[in-house]
Amino acid sequence: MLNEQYEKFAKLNIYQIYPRSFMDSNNDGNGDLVGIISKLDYLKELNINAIWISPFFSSPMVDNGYDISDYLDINPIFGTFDDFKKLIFEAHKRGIKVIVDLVANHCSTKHRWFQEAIKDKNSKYHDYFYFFDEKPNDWQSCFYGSAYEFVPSLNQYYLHSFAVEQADLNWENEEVRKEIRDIVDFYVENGVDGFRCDVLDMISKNFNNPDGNHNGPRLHEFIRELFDRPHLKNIFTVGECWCTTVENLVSFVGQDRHELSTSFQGDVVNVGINNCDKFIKGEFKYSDIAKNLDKWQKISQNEDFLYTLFYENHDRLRSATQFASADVSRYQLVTGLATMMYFLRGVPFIYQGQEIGSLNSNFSSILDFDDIETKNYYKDHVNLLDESEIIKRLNWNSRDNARRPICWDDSTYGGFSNRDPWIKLDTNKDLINVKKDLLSENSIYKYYSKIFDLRNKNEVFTIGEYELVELNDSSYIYKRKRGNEEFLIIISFADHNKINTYGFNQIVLSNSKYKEIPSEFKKLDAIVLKK
Ligand code: TEU
Repeated sequence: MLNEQYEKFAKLNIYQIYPRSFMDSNNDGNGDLVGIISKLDYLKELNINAIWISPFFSSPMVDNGYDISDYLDINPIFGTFDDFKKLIFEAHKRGIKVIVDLVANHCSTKHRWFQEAIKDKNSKYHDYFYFFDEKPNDWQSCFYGSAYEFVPSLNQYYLHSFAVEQADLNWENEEVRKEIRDIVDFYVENGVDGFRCDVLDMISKNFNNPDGNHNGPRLHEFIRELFDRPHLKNIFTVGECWCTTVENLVSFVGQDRHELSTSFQGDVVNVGINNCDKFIKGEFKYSDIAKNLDKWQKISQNEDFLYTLFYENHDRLRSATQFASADVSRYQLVTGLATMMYFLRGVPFIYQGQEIGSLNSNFSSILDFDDIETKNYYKDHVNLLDESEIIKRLNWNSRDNARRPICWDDSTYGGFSNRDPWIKLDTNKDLINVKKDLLSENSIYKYYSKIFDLRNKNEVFTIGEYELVELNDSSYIYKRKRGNEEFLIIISFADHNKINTYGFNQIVLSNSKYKEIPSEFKKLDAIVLKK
């Protein structure tokens, strides 16, 4: 049984905002907090009830805000602290909770702490980071190259798990942990409802682990020290821990652990991604997605924890590209996948642009990309591969695919700004934009809005029981049950599919606009039925 607190978390419908690319209110080419405020009604119409905003704090933007130089201040391109307070107020007024990103594994090398640390080995801030006279191991940065950078003035190396400009913080130091607790408390005092915790599984290091710095020996102790404090009882926390095993995930999110409300898990989103090189397209079947969903439904139900339901975030390609098939329309694909996932048990997340079925863009030059990981991949491969092959790979899985400004309409700047934005607009602007979806009766946006409305109105979808009915290469059928209420959810993976509907006869939602249950289902037809 989920406890009362977890039941509340299960009722969140979370929409992720990448603020630089959401809405530009002052026409400087960058999205901002006032831009977000202007779109809260749009989000309310979508029936979401929480937003997670990627970092908008002071930052030199080497990794687009995941390199923070002052945790307690707002990056001027995003606005002011007053704008932030206003955003909280306006969101709460509409019943929308606000979740911010806590990037605590590392900070920008422009942060005062790091600047002091490299000035003087005897400064207390030197011990805020991991400095070494010799490299302790061969760890590689997640953005390619060594994870250690030499500082000539100190004659020492420091650890950076990501960009050279993102120095890992030394959580063994009690003062560092106190600083992070103070940051959390500061935002809670200012009205924040939750935290998405960036690479939280990296904060405790084991330098003897040749595979890198995940799940170090003091990890759970550190998380509890941070979040298991009485005044944070109602605060929602989602870890970016990418747990792969059941034991690992449960160790963070078990209700009796007092660590995290939930944590991301990558099995679903990694379907169709080559696991040696993410920039190479892999193979998949729709039933592979369903199998992963079903597996984690059963586990999270047995172990009483909340699973995260998501297809996209700011680090990924667009799911309408990732899971496209030549014989399925974009509408059918996106609504079919959405029905499959978002009636399940767990906390749903959708990423900006997903609600209109955004696709990857198609560019022809490295100059059209901005992301540091993408540019480093290009540098590493430019002498090994044909230019066209590299660009093909970037168009497939550069993080920039998720970071192009939202196209609110099909005007020159997509209604995002009135000038060229910080990164090139999505090349699909004329085909896929918000205005078009809002005007159409049967758009992807309207379909998502119905899904979240159903979740909001029926506890059976949020805290009801999950039961698998059928799962094979041609269909996935499951039930959600609570008391006398039962719903049957069907997703067909094949054409001319004769499906048993088990006596459920009323259509609650159908992505094929069926008025009656058809005798044969088409590929990616999705239908929600009750008796
Ligand atoms: O991402 C961490 C993470 O898991 C990355 O290694 C991810 O796999 C990456 O995007 C490679 O494709 C988080 C943030 O979500 C990301 O935007 C940041 O760049 C990163 O941490 C560093 O803060």
